[in-house]
Amino acid sequence: MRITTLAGGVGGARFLRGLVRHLDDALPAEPHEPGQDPARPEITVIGNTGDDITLYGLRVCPDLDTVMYTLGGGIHEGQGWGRDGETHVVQEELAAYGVEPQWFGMGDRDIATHVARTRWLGQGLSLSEVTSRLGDRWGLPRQGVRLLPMTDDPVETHVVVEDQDAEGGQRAMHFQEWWVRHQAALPAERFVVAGMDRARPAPGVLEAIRTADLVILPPSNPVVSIGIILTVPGVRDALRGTRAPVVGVSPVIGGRPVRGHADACLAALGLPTTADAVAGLYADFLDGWLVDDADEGASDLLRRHRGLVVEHRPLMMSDVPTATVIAGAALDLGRRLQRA
Ligand code: FO1
Repeated sequence: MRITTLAGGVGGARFLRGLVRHLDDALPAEPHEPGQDPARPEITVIGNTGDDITLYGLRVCPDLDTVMYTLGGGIHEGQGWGRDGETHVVQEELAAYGVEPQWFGMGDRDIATHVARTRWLGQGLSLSEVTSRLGDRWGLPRQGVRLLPMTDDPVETHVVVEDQDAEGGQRAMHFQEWWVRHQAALPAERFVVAGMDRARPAPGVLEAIRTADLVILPPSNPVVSIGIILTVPGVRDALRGTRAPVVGVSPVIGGRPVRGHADACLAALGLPTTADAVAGLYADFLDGWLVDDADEGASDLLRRHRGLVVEHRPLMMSDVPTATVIAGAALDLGRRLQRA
């Protein structure tokens, strides 16, 4: 079985860890060579790279790293991003030299990832190749996971905000500056992805969607994570055209984002923070939609007009066991839709 997922950072990573755990629990107990288990489904993760940023000359890919560290057991559980057991000597030393920015926290262990990535990119490897090398260290292939950046081309999400002092009354800043430095508190007018006009999907991305048995959208930010992946040329069409059922897990519970600032992002599109509004963003390709019990009764419109199958259950991913159960429910819904 081939499962393809689109993923952003923390929510996507925690869901994926639950998915891997669920599949592990379902496997027969006989020993097998790593990566050789025919019963283990292949999971392809298409990661958002719109959040990527170059700082201190280093290429940082927050969403890819969050998925990689979470699956590899190296994530800082409390933050949901960055490394566990982290120290901050390098950034303290940079601060002593007055090197900016200081608003983006990068620990020493995390910096090693960015140094390795930047070095390999500089040697001519593509971001896909680099991501695969980094993922090997974290045991992704052993878990049946192939992590692909959505594109190998450098792209960056920028946020347009109102600024009366700027020409035209608006200015754009990097997504991370808006998200981390300003905590998404400056009302966003719109999001633009610099470089997307020249971007192509990374090798394997469209094929993974077209040939999947099941496509899952984890509870990632629908605007700046999954929404950005959907703007990669060909991705949306591939989702519309795939024979696989597409199942989504709502990132909104009872009118609040599960985490992060999804409400500020939806507001920029003029949308309320509801599971229904998120499903509307995927309406042209979504077949199944898992919402929280608190949102039961929502999505009636989509259910009636598009035949979308909506099911409800507790969706708060408080820990690995709950994420495992939620991932199992998404898989189960997908399997039922396959048969239907
Ligand atoms: N998030 C923060 O809120 N503050 C930070 O200083 C910060 C640093 C950081 C460094 C590396 C990394 O991989 C992620 C980091 N994040 C930080 C998370 C990141 O900004 C976002 O959560 C995502 O880009 C949105 O998915």
